[in-house]
Amino acid sequence: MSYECILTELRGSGERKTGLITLNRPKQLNALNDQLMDELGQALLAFDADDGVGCIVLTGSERAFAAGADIPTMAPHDFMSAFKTGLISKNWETILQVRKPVIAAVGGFALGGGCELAMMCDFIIAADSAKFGQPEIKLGIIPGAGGTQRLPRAVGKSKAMDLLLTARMMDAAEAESAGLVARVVPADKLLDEALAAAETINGFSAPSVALIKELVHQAFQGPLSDGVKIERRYFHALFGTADQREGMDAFMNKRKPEFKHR
Ligand code: CO8
Repeated sequence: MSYECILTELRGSGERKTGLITLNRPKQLNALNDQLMDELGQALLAFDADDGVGCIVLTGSERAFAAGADIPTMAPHDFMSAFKTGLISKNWETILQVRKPVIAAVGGFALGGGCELAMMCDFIIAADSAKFGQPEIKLGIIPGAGGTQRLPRAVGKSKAMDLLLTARMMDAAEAESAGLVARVVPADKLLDEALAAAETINGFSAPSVALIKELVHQAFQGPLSDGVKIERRYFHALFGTADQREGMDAFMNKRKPEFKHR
């Protein structure tokens, strides 16, 4: 498959590989237009369907993960055309269909839709150069891809209100202490660190990985009691797999496990 606004490749040395997707509109700081979002959706679904892929890493350039939705594309719309066409929304949530872990490796700007896209990934590893923000208010609009909902869940109400209402940017250290990002690494190590995390995950049993992802997402959607109940069912179900026997036998015999459920 050839793309114009993203680059895709397989990385890793193990039996299961990492699907690496790089946003690639450098002159526009990876502003997210329709074509890019279409291509991103296709690439994500293709890696998700590939049994040889365990994890996906999504990254941008050193200067920008993505500086938001493409402003010149949005500018001409009025309410009726935005409402009737569903303005740029049709391909923005494909990422939520992906069952494999998606790690965002964020360097530089992650603003507006760029921050929202990073928040739709399963976790964020940030370069020390990263800057996060929801500056839509400066354009006379508001976030449209979950920013007002996911940001407060990630950083709490007060900081989310501050960021959304003042449009200020948050640096990587602040984003880590607020809980938006999982870890901060030197900018020149960003991709290596994200790929290493992916490689670690690729080595584990695929059912465990997929169920953990599903259950953590459940934690943000339903009541605690439902989540705990589903977790218990899946926990029991994994005792029907060869990987459970292999993992526990390996522990007891002080050897490395060889998981078979890929
Ligand atoms: N869209 C299009 N082009 C952009 C964007 C953008 N979001 N951001 C930057 N660019 C372009 C600039 O126009 C410029 O192009 P050119 O060289 O042709 O003039 C180039 O990238 C470099 O940008 P700057 O010269 O401005 O670089 P600076 O280092 O001075 O500033 C900033 C970098 C701070 C990132 C600045 O470019 C900026 O503020 N960009 C806009 C950020 C922004 O407002 N983002 C939010 C956009 S709205 C949004 O994302 C809503 C999402 C809704 C999703 C709904 C889905 C359903």
